[in-house]
Amino acid sequence: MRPLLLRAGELTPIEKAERRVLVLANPGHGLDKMQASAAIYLGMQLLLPGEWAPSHRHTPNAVRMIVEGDGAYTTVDGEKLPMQRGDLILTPTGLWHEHGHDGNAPVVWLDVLDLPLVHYLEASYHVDGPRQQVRPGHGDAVYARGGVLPTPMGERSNKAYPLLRYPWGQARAALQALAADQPDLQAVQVRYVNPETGADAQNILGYSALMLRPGQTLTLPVRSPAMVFHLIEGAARVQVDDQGFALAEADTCCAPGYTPVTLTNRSTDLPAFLFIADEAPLHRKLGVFEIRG
Ligand code: 1HN
Repeated sequence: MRPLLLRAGELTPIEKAERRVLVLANPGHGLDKMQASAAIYLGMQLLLPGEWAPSHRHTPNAVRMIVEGDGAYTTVDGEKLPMQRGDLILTPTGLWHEHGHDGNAPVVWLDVLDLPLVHYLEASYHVDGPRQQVRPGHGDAVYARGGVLPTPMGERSNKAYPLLRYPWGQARAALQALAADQPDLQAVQVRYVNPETGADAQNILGYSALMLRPGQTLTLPVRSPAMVFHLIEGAARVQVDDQGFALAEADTCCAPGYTPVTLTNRSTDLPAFLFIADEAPLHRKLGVFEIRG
């Protein structure tokens, strides 16, 4: 996809596009539907040095998983969030967001939205706005330590989304600590949560990071939600029923619900790190979540 995305960068000025994205559309749903699964939209977005993608807000929730590049940032609800490889950045429903780039090489990220569901509900709308005022303060600084929360004057945060940026260094360190602490643990996985409530970071789609130990093969329980796998680091194989995908860094693949999935680390020396998005929060809320075996 990378050469196609860079070609899109040559062909389409950002002023024309607002967001420059190649959509990872599932042909099984019809390419024009722009969906990866029933509830998941996926796209690869490119921002070139000096470009600015103007402020807007919309009802679908978005997250960005940063794939490559340095010097870009996204401002969400007045918080300026640096974008570095492997970071997960939330753009929850209704919050203003815009992207800028002060670096000198292309920046690419994976957008994951619950757009297909919100569109189906006839609840998807979009509002343009002026450039945001950046406010001081960083959620990823004050929520950087598990087990303790910022509590000025004994009050909890009144924000629905207190943490917007999950730096990759911290998630990676958490996975390595978990793997070292529990040598027999098969699924070395951490979930991205709202640190004030412990609930999933967003209401509709769920996000997690998973580490495969060198040479490890991990068979996932068969579950009802569809899943997206994006390889942050290493080399992996994703076996979905009878189809296998060899993932290199920055590759993405999907699995439908109710389907057996086996993950393999293709390296016997180094760990592999995957970002996973799924529809589990939605299935749980609707009472249709299933797990088999
Ligand atoms: C959107 O607002 C962004 O803000 C990216 O970067 C992709 C796809 C559909 C609807 C809104 C962005 C989007 C989007």
